[in-house]
Amino acid sequence: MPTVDAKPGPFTFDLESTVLLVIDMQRDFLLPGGFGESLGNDVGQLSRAIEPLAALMAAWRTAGLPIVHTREGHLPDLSDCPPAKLRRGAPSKRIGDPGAFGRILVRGEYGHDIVDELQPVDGEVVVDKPGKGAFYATDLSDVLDKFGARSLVVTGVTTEVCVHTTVREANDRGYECLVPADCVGSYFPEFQRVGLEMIAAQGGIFGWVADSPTLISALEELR
Ligand code: TIU
Repeated sequence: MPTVDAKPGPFTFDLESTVLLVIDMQRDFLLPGGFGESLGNDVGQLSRAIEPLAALMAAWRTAGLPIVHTREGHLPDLSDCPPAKLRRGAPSKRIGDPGAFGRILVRGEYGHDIVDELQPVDGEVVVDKPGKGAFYATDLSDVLDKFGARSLVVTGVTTEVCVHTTVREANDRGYECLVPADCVGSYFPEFQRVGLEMIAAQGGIFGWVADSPTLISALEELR
């Protein structure tokens, strides 16, 4: 079984039961004019995760391992969006309002979809989620059961919001989670640092943290 140098200690995973989860690498979070920017964020902070993540996804596909993508967003009638969530953001640039890439965070709109560099390939599952956590109100548990998943490599954006919420949900469901630090992104550098520290603190209270080149090397050694 491959072992990766990680914090708080080595992370060992079984290739037969590990899924790469790519959280919400959507245009609305990453591109100027989208929902992320409407919340007052500097979207430039997130794009640095794209290149390492593309490399990890390529290595993962070469190894023949499963990738599951998620997208945060809502039905066109917004019936799955709690009023408290709808009220966030600048008036006129809220969920469902017209944005630079279509209606903000609405399923089927250009901005809701995944950035060009990280598009899913045929056969990869895309889970649409209304919340921050990828397990809440989705069929992700069933999808992971079909892959026999016990371990997850969790990537995407944002580190302290949807990645953290998902890692916490996964941890409570018994999955072992590895987060490659360079494949997750936050609008806030200090949240990136502290968010990653929180995962691996207390002996790995929520999971493990490593770098993607280490993980890619472990995969390549198996070939
Ligand atoms: N605002 C923020 O940091 N994140 C989100 O709203 N969603 C995700 O993290 N995907």
